[in-house]
Amino acid sequence: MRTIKYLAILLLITFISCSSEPPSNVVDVTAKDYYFYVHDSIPSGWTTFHFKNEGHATHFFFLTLLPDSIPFERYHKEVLPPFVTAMDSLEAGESKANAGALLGRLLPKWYASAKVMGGSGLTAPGNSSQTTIKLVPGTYSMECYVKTEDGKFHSELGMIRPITVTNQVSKMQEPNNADVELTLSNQGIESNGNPSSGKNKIAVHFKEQPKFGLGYDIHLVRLNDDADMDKIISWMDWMNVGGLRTPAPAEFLGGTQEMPEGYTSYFTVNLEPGNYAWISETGANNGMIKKFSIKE
Ligand SMILES: [Cu+2]
Repeated sequence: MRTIKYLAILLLITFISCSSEPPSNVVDVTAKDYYFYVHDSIPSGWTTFHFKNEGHATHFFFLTLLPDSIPFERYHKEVLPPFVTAMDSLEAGESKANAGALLGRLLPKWYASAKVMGGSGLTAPGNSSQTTIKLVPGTYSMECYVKTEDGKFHSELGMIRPITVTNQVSKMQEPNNADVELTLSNQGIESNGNPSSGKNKIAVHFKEQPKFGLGYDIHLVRLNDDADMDKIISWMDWMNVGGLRTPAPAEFLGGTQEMPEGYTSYFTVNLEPGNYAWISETGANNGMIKKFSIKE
């Protein structure tokens, strides 16, 4: 009798400790044309996102932390239309400076307090990528603004959704022992360590960000023999009419979206022999590119 009682107590303790255990914080995100499949609610702390592109277009996701007082519906209603209007004006022949000024006038004032907190880099159809970032609790918008063949943002077609990061903190630790450290600043991309054939763990340090507009991020692009660098650079800028428009001019293998100054994000890539480049959306036309090769 005593043994049964002892076992019952042991089972109860096991059950309680299991149910209060923080989840591992590996989050699957599947992109299709044009939707994200992901849990509505995830824990906070260090989180690894496994991003799988099952669509026909190149996609990414980035996470914007909304100000406390702004629900997702309001973000969606007040932020997306100004970008569409600015893009329409660029397509109508307006200069980038004027379209940028128009965007500034149309965006709500509170938008300045929204923070982009990372996400997965550009990922070609059929590819997977992953990124590890530290999340604070709050409401985030997950979105992709790559464009269709006719220039519509994927977010306009459904690739924008809320995701709640809860107060429950994961047990995941910050990754360590990166093979390559990339530091982003107004000086460009500083790289320490050499990527090698196989699996590479990359740490990206956001040392400095531009005062206005999009921040520096990192995307990994494979440069085949026919790669046209000028075309790739021009494609990285969403304000170019042909920028970010499907199809992508090269194969993208993931990376990390921008984060505020002082943050670090991590991602893992599997490299075969060939030629590659780290490239940032912002600053690509200003030298924010670093080419490298993986030997046989
Ligand atoms: Cu997309």
